[in-house]
Amino acid sequence: MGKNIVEKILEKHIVDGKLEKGTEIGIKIDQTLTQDATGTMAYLQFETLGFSEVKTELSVSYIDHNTVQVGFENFDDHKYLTSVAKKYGIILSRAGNGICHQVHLERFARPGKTLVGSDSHTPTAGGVGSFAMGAGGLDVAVAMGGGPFYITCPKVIKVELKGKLTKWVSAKDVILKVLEILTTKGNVGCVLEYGGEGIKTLSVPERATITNMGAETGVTTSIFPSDEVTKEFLKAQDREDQWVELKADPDAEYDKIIEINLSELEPLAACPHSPGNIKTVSEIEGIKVDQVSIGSCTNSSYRDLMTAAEVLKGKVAHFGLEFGVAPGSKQVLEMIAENGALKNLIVSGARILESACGFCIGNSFAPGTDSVSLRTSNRNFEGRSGTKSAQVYLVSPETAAAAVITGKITDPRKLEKEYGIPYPDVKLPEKFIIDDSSFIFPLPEEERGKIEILRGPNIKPAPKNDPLSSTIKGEVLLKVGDKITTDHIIPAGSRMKYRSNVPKYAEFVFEIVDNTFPQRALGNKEKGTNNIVVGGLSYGQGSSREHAALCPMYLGVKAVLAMSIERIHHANLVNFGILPLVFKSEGDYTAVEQGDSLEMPKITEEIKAGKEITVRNLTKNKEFKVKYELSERQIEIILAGGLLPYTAGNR
Ligand code: MIC
Ligand code: SF4
Repeated sequence: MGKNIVEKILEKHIVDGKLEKGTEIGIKIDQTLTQDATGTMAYLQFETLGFSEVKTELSVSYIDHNTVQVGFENFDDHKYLTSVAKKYGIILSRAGNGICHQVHLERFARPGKTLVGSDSHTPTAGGVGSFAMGAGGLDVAVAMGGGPFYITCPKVIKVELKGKLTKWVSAKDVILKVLEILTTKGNVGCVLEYGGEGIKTLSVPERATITNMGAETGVTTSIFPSDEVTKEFLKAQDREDQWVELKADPDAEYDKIIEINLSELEPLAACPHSPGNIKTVSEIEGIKVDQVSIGSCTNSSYRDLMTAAEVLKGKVAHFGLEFGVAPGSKQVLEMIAENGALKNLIVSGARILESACGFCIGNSFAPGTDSVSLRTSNRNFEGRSGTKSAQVYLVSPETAAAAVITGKITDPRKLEKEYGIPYPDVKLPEKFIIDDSSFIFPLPEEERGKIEILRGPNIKPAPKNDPLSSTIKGEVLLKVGDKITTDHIIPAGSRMKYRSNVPKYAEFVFEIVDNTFPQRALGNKEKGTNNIVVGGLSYGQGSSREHAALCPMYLGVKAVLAMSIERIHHANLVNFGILPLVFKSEGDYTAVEQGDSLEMPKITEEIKAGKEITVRNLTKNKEFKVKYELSERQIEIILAGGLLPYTAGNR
C-alpha cells in the first residue's frame, strides 16, 4: 500500500511506540525553535534538567515577541537568552532579525525534517515540507536534550487543491476557506496534508501562510510536498543543497479528503472574535475601518509586503484610519528597502513597525475603543489586540490594502475597475538577499564553558509541582463555556514581560474572564483546598504558552474538567501535573456549578488501574464519572507531579 507524506516522515523518525492511529508515539526531533516569550522558561527548564548541550541537528532561539521594552524585563530576558545560546550551542536570532517562523522558513526549515517549536505557529515550516509542530517550552527543552517528542499518531486529512487562484485572491483566502470547512473545533489528532494539481501554482511563502494558520483548526500540523517550487525557493535562499523531494505515493490513503477549487475562491475574512467565523469580504463590505495592520507570521513575507506596496504605490492611506506594516524579517525589510517598495509604503503614510510580533500579540499598536481593525494575522480572539472592545477581522494583504485606500472593508477585486489599480502579480526573486549577520552562531565547544548565564531580577526559577495526592478535594473556582483560549487563561500583550517570573505572571490568570481568580485561588491554596476549573468544548485553544498550565499550577489548580481539551494545552497540563479530565456527557458538565465542592476520592488508584475517575459533587450530593486520554507515559508524569520531576527522576 502506498504512503502519504506524513507516514513517510513519521516512519523515519519514530523511536517509541507503533504507527497506529490514535496511539501515542515518540518521534526524534531534528530541529527546535524557541521564541523569547516562551523561550526563557524553556531554557530555565533545560537548565533545571541539567543538560550540558543541545543534541539536535539545529536549535534556534529567536527574539521576536517581547521587543517593546517598557521597563528592564524584556532586555534582561534577551541577555539571558543570548548567554544560554552561547553556552549550550544554540543559534541566537537577535531582536530585529524577524519573526521566528518567517526567519526559520527563510534560513533553516528543511523538507523531510522534524521541527518542534515553543510556539503554536511552528507549522509555518510545513510550507517547505518540514514536519513542524508547536509545543510547550518544557517539551521543547526535552527535545533539545535529545529526548523524543510525543504526539498522537495522527489521522491524515488530504486537502486536495485544484485550479489556480484568481487575481486579488490569495493564500490567506485558502486557509480561511479551510477554517470555514473544518472550524476551530474537533480536529485534534489530525494532520493536514496538501496535494493536488493546484499546489504547483502556490509559492513557498503562500504555502507557509496556509500551514501557519492551519494551527487555528487545532490540527497537529499541516504540510506541503517538497517539489520544484520548494527547490526554487531553497535555491533563492542559497540552500539548494538542502532540497529533497517529498511526495505522497499515487495510491496513498487518507482518513478524509477535502477538495478546494482555487479558481472558485473569493476574498474571505474571519470576523470577530474567532478565526473560524468566516464570511466573504463582499458580505461585510462597507464597514468603516479604523486600523489596518499588515504583518505577523501569517502574512509578512516578501510576497505579501510587495503586494501591499504595489497596491499602495502613489496612494495615501485614508485619513479615517491608522495604518501599520511590520515586515516579517530583516531579509524582507532589506529586500523592500533595496527595490524601493518600502518607499511606496512610507509615502502612503504607513507606520513602519518593527520586524517582530508586535501588534499581533497586542503589545503595541492596539486599536482604540470599539475600533474596527483589519489585520493580516491569524487570531482575533476577544482582547488579543490589546483592546477588549475592538472588532478584529483577519484578512489577506490584498483586502487589507484595499481598506487602506477606501477607509472601509472593500472587496479587493474592485480595485482594478473602480480605482484603476493594476493587479500586482508579485513574483519571488531568483535570489533573496542573504544576510545572516543578525544570528549568533554556536561558539566552539572549548569556549562555551566560560560563558556566564546572565539573569536579571525578573528571572525566577521554574516552579515545580508535588506528586499527585491520592485524593483531590476542592472547589470549582471557575466555570467557563466553549472555546476558552490560552489568551483567556493567561493574557499576553503588556503582561507578557512577566513570562520569566511565574509568581508575578500568575496574578493575571483568567484576567479577562474573572480577575478575582488569582486571589481566590491563592486563598484556597493557603487553606489547603484544591482548585478545579471547569470548561466546555475546545478548552485551551490557541497558543502553545505553557504558562496557561504553569501559572494555574502555581495557584493550586489540580484538575481541569472540560468537554474537550486542545492538544498543546492538554500536553502542557500533563507536563505540569494538572489532571486533564473530560466529561462523559453534556449533562454532567451542565450539572456542575461554579463554587461546587468536588471530591475525587480514589484518583491515584483509579488512574493507575486505567479506570474512569469517580467525582463526587459534595454540594449537589451527586456522583459521576469522568474520562481522560492519557498514555501510560503521561500517567507516570501526572503521578510524579509533572514532566520536570518525571524526567529528572528518569535520568
Ligand atoms: C501567539 O500567537 O499567541 C503566541 C504569542 O505566539 C503564542 C506563544 C506565546 O504565548 O508566547 C503561540 O502561538 O504559541
Ligand atoms: Fe508572533 Fe503573532 Fe505569529 Fe504568535 S501569531 S508568533 S504573536 S506573529
